[in-house]
Order: sequence, then C-alpha cells, then structure tokens
Amino acid sequence: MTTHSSPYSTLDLEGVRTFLTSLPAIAARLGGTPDEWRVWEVSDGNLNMVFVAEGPEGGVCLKQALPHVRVDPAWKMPLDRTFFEAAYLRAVFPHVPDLTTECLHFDPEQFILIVPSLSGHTVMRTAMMAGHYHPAVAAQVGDFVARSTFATSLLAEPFERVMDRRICFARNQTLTRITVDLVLTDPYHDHPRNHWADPQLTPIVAALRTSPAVQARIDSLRLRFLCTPQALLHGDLHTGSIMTTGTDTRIIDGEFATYGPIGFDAGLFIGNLILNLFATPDRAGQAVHLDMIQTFWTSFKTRFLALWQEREWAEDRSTLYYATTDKSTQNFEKSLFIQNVFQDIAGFCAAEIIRRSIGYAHVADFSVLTDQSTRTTRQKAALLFAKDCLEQKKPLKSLADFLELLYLHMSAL
Ligand code: SR1
Ligand code: MG
Repeated sequence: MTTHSSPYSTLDLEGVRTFLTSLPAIAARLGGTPDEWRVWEVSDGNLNMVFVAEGPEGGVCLKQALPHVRVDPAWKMPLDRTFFEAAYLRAVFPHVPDLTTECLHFDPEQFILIVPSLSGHTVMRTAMMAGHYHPAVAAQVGDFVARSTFATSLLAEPFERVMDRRICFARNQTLTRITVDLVLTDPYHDHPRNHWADPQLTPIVAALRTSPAVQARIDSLRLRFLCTPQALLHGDLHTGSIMTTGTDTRIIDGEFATYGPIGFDAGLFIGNLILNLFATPDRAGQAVHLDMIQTFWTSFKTRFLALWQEREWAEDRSTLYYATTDKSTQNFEKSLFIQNVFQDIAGFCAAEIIRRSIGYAHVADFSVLTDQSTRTTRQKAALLFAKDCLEQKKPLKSLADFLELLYLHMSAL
C-alpha cells in the first residue's frame, strides 16, 4: 500500500483514494467514508497526472508529477515541478484568493499537490472552441496578472523578500529550460521537436528563420525572459491554464513559475486569445476577441497603477522608487514602465503564436475549422501577424499600434 511517507510511486485511482484517506484534513473536506468518494482521472496537460475526488461534503483536485513528460514518456524529467506550483500558489494566493486556488497540501515525497476542485468550471480554451467567449474573463485575467505580479515585485516588497523568492524560483530550471527551448528557441531553427502538418506553412517558417529582424528580436526576448526578474510569473498563462464558469474564473497550473518580465504572462494570454481569434470563423466572434484584448489591457494597467499608487500612500517607504521625484516625473516614469511592459507583451505574444503553430506543443483551437483551405489561410494569417510583431517595421509602442497590425492581418481572413 502506498502512503504519503512511502518512496515515490505513481498513483493509480485506488492509490489516490488511499493517499487521500491518510490526510485527515482532506478526508474531512471530502466527508463521508473513503468508499463513498468518487475518484476519477482528468489529466489534460502535457506533463502531469491529475485526479478529482468528490465526497458528500466537497471535492479536491490532486496533481502528481511523473518522472517524464506525460504525453511523451521517453522525455525524462525530474519530479520537482509540483513543488514550484505549490510554492507559486502559496506566494500569490493571498493576493488573488478570488482568482486562483489555495494549496491545501503538498507532499514532497510523492510530489503531490492538492487544491480544491473546481466544479462547474470549464477550461477557457474548451469554452472558446465551442463559441462561448465569456468576455468578463479578460478583465479577471488582467486583474490577476496585475495583482500577482505587483505583489511579488520590488514595487511592493523590500528587496530582501523579493530576492529570497527569486532564489527559490531560480531552482525551477527544468521548466524554465522548457520555456527557453520550446517558446524562445526551437521554432527559429531546424529542431526535431518542431512540426506542422500543412506544407503551406513551410515558406513562412523559412522566412521566420532567415529574417535577421526576427532572429534579433527573439534573441532579445530570450535575454529579457532570463535577465529581467520584475515579478513572479505564472509562466504558462495560456487559455488551458484558466478555468471559468463565465463569472467565476480561476488561474491554475502555475508549475512554470519563475521570476521574469511582467509582459511574459500577459503576452502568453493575449497570444492565445489571438490564436483563437484567427480560428474563429465569424466576424461577431472576432469582435469579441478584440474587445477582450482591450479589456485585458485596461484591466491590467488600471489595477497595476492603482496598486502602485496605494503603495505610495503606505507608511513603509522602502519600495518607493519614484517617490522623491515630482509628480509629473513620477507619472512619466510610470508610463514608461507600463509602455515597456506593453512592448514585452507584443514580443512574447508573437513568440507564443509561433511556437503553438510550428513548435512542439500546438493548440487545438484551429481543429474546429474542418475545411483545410480555411484552416491554412487562418494559420498563415496568424503566423504572418506574429512575424510582423517581431520584425516591428513600425514600432508597436501602444495597444493602438498593436491592434492596427492585427486588423491588417485579419483582413486576409
Ligand atoms: C513538454 S511541455 C510542453 C508545453 O506544455 C506546457 O503546458 C507548456 O506550455 C510547455 O511549453
Ligand atoms: Mg499546464
């Protein structure tokens, strides 16, 4: 029998029941007796095993790391990713309790994380693929990015606390390596992990790989990702990491957490909205996506600047970097900060679109288009938009610049 003090072993359904039985607080949350609990597997992502257990009183979600990539057992991997997900939840949950889940338990031997289950919630990507866009989610995710990043940045905390957390998350090197390779390197070179089924994408891939402007920009984004520890990032904020009922929204799966540029999380989210936009056949649906991009950005910016302002009113002045300057200098510095975040967003958004189209881990969004030629036209348009975002023949300094470029590429649909 596997218990929580045994050496690591991958749990099956009965192992999950036994494990949960050994945790009095979790067993009490489920209620009833273990034989009354319903336990089933819901693994969906690329890396881990995920189970849900429901009892008469409540439900939990149990996630266990495997010694390999779940969808590719030949790709071996250390188990520590659930540790970093638990650490991420513990760091950000106090700041976003309404937008993520609480870490109820972490087992450092079995590499198991337990959080409350989300009943009635759907994965945002699945909802969007079914044509359910839930515009309110964009504002909630903007709020999540603002609150989670501000709270873990030097703008909110003395540098000693930030540095301690940076030391912890700097150890999340296996998953950071995945991001550096899969998101910010492989698609720009010939690599066996890359793939795309449609030969009509091949000339665009070749153009990406031979464009000096693309190469230079992706090199600089890779450096920014590794050398700009502005805040604690979720690290994989795509629409599969968001669950929603339409009104209640929770960000899950923070195992890629690391310190990095704030525009990384925001860029991944917008990149995935845009992938779905290009996969959406009707203009009305596309208009909702455009609204969601604007809503996300307004929500993020408004909340981030409000938190910054509140911090300036606090008694502890150790985090006030622009506090001694006059108001207009202060506002100028803040708008420069936000503008830099936006420029990162444009870059990381483009990198996400490209890697989800021609890299290792694609998105399912385009599979709703059954007509091959429609799918090709739309995937090409998404890739060409991303290429232009990286090349920036006209600099993308604001959301208006970014949307203008997006409209241009939407006209090909
Ligand atoms: C081998 S992991 C591939 C991808 O799945 C995860 O969800 C991340 O997005 C990662 O890049
Ligand atoms: Mg994930």
